[in-house]
Amino acid sequence: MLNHAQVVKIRRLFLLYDSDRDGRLTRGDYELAVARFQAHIGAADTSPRVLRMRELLVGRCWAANAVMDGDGDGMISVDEFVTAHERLLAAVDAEQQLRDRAAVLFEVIDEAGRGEMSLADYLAAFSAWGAPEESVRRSFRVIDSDGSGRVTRDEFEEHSIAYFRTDDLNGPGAAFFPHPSP
Ligand SMILES: [Ca+2]
Ligand SMILES: [Ca+2]
Repeated sequence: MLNHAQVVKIRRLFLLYDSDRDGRLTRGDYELAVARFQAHIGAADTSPRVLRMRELLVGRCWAANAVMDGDGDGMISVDEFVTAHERLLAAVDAEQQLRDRAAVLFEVIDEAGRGEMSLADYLAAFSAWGAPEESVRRSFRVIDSDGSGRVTRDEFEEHSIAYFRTDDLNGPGAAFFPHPSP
């Protein structure tokens, strides 16, 4: 069973990933995120960074999420999204699954492959999902707990897991994903 805070956070994450905010997750939301990322960095369609982001977001993130489409209608409803997370969190290998998902997201944000990320990386990635800048900055401050301006893979994974596991809506884990609205 998910606790109330977990359901609130999972629904909030759904809103964030639903790039066009039409209440359902489709491949188009991931395509739109790539287009927004491209606009943010001002690159051409054929730029290696854009191609790489397309591979990560559409080729991997959407492909990984497509299994959440319980009724197979080509879109993920918020209920399907919550149910899929409930199942994931109840699995014996939940910890590993959460780490794997965080690792892919880390690759998305650290698209330059430096092995750590900066606020600029975080702003670029989450602008793709239409998150307000202030909300992205707030999340970054929380993850960068020592204020060094850099976030390592380990710090990132720990906070990501706390987001899904903890029942505190105001604790550090809750701010891991930027809030989709101001
Ligand atoms: Ca959508
Ligand atoms: Ca569906």
